[in-house]
Amino acid sequence: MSTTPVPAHFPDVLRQFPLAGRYVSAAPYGSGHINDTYVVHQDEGRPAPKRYVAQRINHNIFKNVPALMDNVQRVTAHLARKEGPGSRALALVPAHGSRAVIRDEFGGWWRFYDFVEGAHTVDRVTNEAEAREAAGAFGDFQAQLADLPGGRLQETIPNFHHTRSRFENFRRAMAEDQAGRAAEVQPEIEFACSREADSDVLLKLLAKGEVSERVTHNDTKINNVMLDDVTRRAVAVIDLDTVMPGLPLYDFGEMMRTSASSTAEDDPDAGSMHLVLPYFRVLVEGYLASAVGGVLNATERAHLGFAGQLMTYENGLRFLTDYLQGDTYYKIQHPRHNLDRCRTQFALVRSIVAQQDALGRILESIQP
Ligand code: ADP
Ligand code: GN1
Ligand code: MG
Repeated sequence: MSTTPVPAHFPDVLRQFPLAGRYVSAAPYGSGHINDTYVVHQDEGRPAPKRYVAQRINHNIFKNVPALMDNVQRVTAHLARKEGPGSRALALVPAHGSRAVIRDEFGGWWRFYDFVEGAHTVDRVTNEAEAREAAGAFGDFQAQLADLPGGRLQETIPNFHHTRSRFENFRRAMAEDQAGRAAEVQPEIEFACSREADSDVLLKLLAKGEVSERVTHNDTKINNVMLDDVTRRAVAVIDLDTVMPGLPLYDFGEMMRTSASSTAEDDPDAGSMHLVLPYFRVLVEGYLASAVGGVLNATERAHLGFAGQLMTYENGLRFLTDYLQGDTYYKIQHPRHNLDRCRTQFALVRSIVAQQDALGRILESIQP
């Protein structure tokens, strides 16, 4: 659960947005690790209140909020145009004066979205249908953005999936040992170093032109896709802050990390974490059956399993780095939260490596 309470000055923020009805309440919402997300209830005189999502954007992480919001505006407008009337795609609610985002008196950046009603997110996949829906939704999302007008999107976090840079950040954090925790995490440090070479694999393929850059989501966690409460079909891809140039393999990899895993990212018992092969199979089937399936080349298809391994490793490195730096990036609920997260990720990497042959057989058996 999001834990940041509704700030006392929230009414001042609210006043800047032309919301329907009268304010009833606001409460922390969702389980994102980055932004402060709140659900806002407005009484419109109807039996059910009208809801909005308010977000205070984490500007320690997103350094250039206007550039980020420019991306988000372009992407949401494009999705709305593509989907036409009745679209349930994520839609911004502009502030007075048609501003996409406002700044509060403390320097906080706020935006509002329409609440995607009749839908929900899950933090973990519990059946194959959910995994298939997520894969199809993220694949279709990427295909929808292939003809985004207006030039290259801005990089909201430079080198976001540049795994080599992530490794170098980790190495620096380990050397600096700001929080005095390096001694306690020697096994994790050793594991991270043992797989350093993985960091360069996709970057080398990109440099050789064997895989290509496209507009990708880059944070395809299962809880960034909304599923219809009744049909269970995917209705909207959310969390658009990292939509920018990237590799489709990053999107597949992030999806595999969170949708083909046996337990929660922060399970304190890393021993419960392994790759769930049947979920991997439906993720591949769903991704290749989506509108992006025909676009992937043979090298990209062959690296789908590795992409999951790499994104899991990268997230493990990032959690370990944050732990070593004293928990400055991700929201945490307890002091060992980032370490628990790192351990599950490294356990998942081990499991993916151990099942490499089975992954290869699955990939060969699924035709594009
Ligand atoms: P973070 O970057 O912190 O992960 P998200 O944008 O993913 O923030 O929002 C956190 C959670 O809030 C999501 O996982 C989802 O459950 C919920 N959420 C976000 N936007 C909406 C929306 N427009 N309608 C309904 N729920 C939403
Ligand atoms: C963050 O915002 P959220 O919770 O969907 C992070 C992702 C990580 C993920 C790990 C902007 O995602 O990159 O993979 O946590 N987002 C950012 O759970 O850093
Ligand atoms: Mg999110």
